[in-house]
Amino acid sequence: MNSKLSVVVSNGPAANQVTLTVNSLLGKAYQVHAADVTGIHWSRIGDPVPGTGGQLPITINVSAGQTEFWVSVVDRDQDGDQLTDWEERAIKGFDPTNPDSFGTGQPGADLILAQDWAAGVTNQIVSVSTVSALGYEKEQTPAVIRISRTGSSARALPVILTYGGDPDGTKGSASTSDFVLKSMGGAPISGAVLIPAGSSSVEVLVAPVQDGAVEVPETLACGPLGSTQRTLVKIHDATNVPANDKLLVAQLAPMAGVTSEGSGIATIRLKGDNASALVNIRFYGLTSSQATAILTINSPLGTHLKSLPRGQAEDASWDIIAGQILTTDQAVLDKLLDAGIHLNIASITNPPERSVVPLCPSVDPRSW
Ligand SMILES: [Ca+2]
Ligand SMILES: [Ca+2]
Ligand SMILES: [Ca+2]
Repeated sequence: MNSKLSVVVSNGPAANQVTLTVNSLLGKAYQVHAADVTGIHWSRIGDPVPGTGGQLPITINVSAGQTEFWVSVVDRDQDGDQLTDWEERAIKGFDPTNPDSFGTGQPGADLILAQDWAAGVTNQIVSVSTVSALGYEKEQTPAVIRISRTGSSARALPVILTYGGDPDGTKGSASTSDFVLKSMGGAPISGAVLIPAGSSSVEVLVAPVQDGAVEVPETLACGPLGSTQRTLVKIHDATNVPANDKLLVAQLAPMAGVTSEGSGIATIRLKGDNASALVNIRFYGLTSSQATAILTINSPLGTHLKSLPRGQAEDASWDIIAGQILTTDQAVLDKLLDAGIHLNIASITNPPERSVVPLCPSVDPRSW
């Protein structure tokens, strides 16, 4: 946000009027002053005008000879709790129209809470830990984090959390649109989390938002604003139960122009969390020994993504992780579901006979 004040002055709209347009901020107010004809004596014109967060035109009536104006920025305290509107907007969870934003019932609540919050940040008394790390969109299972403080718990303490993604850029990261913070009772928390008076900690839910996207697990790093301490939770599409598997199938056949009697079938069962898959391969009829079984990218002879065990594979494990030109886990998942991952089985013949095919999503995930 650019908070540098700029004022553009124009004549009108009426003959005896001047309009001063300021780049206003929410929570601030703008007071116009004008000099008299001597240019020495200044006076306020009208009341301060509340900022809108955008260009704010203020029109004033001017007397003959008045040519000098200036605009000052004024703080307001609508609810009289001694915190300015600007401060209350800056500290998440505080309400500039309510002197007891968190409903604590304590006299002077907002001022004390804001002072305690600031002191808490300075003294680093708040930390965050994970109670339950795994959240699931489909099942609407929340992750759970605990926010703890040291020192006195005589008064309630607001805590503002800040969020980031996975420290490893190849992994999926959650953003603030992927979850809603909720109280243990299920009420959404839009601003600060309150550690209640008499408690040294509070637990809150990280409730996944079901976005319909097919995604690898997304990490959310969460910690108190003003601290580098973080705890990690993960948001998954769905749990790893058989009903959430996705089946991908390949009918193995000789590559065009290759002489081979080889044939077979390969399946990949992608688990509900999209983090791993089980590979099964049955093939027959190679005229010489098998040399390799390779998952390739984009085409049968494309970049090697992963070597699989030779022979008939039964539930061989494949972790969906970045490799080669697919630099994120999500890119591997997207490529797999876009039929862009191929299975290449080659024999030791020179040139090798190959059975190759893309792995295509099955129409009926339970048909296997
Ligand atoms: Ca206030
Ligand atoms: Ca307030
Ligand atoms: Ca998602």
